[in-house]
Amino acid sequence: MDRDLLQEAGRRLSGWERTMILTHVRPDGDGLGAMAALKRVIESAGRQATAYVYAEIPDRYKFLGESGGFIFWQDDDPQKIDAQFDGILIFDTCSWSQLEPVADYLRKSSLPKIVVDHHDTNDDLATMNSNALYIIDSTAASTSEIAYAWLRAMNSPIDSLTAEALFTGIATDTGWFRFSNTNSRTFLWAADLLESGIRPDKLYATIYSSYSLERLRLMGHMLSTLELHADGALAIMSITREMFDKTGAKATDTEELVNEPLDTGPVAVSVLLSEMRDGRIRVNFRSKAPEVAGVDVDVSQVAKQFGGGGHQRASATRVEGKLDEVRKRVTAAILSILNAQPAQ
Ligand SMILES: [Mn+2]
Repeated sequence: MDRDLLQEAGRRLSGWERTMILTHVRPDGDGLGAMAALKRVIESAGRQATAYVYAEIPDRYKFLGESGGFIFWQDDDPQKIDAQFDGILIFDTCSWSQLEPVADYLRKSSLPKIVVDHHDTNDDLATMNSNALYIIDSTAASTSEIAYAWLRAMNSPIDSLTAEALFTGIATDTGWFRFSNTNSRTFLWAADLLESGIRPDKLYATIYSSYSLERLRLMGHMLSTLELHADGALAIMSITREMFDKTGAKATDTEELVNEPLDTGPVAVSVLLSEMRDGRIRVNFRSKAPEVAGVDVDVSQVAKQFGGGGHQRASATRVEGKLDEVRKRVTAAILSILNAQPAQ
């Protein structure tokens, strides 16, 4: 990673007395971990930091907010908001569609910004204005990995709570070190963070073995909608509003459900459609690496066809339309990719 860039970003950040910290909608362990870590580092240095979320975060990540917490975003006159801060840190996204609740404000804000991200997909947020600095590295498995490199370049002390937050980001974005984005740097830096005395087994239990009963019931309903296509290469599932109502599950309970079919050998691509409260359909895509699956479906390209984005192996979008109709269109798009693959 470019040390000069990291140090320049560090100089800018240390000049901000009051820092606003943001991440994408539906924040995950990586976005929340990076926010919690930087908030702690900034506050330990005697300056102010406010980390925003736009809605309730998943229960399993609430521990990240315990020391200081995440604040709910409240929209206001952009000038009024600007007056309360000196700069804005944006983590784990480089795309306006991922920042919907704050996009209007950000477009009007004249505050300097530092954007830290590892996604392939970016739009003109990446060229937002001249007083923004971009630390983008799509070879990084997580934003928290970049944040760790940044803290090292700034010579910031990393205490155990900061280490725990960064480890959470690194471990969750790599599926606990098993996804194809995991590399030697991921392990090296995770090992560094463990030196601070954090317990990965406890973190794992907190994050992954703490799902609600409502989620389990929702999963039952979801699996009843499972359809397999192309000899099982494509698994597609849906969650309707009615299923949420019946089970009492929340939107946050759907996190990771799309991965369920991928534990089955022949499944190369998994798709989950869920009806959102506002009537749109959220579509989550996952695919296995070609070396594992024997076929290569770049789901960031599929999501892009439907107005979304993400990574080759994990992506998402939100689409207007009826569930069944969107499901048909998505199925057709993926089948056309699978059918175009050379026979193995
Ligand atoms: Mn991430």
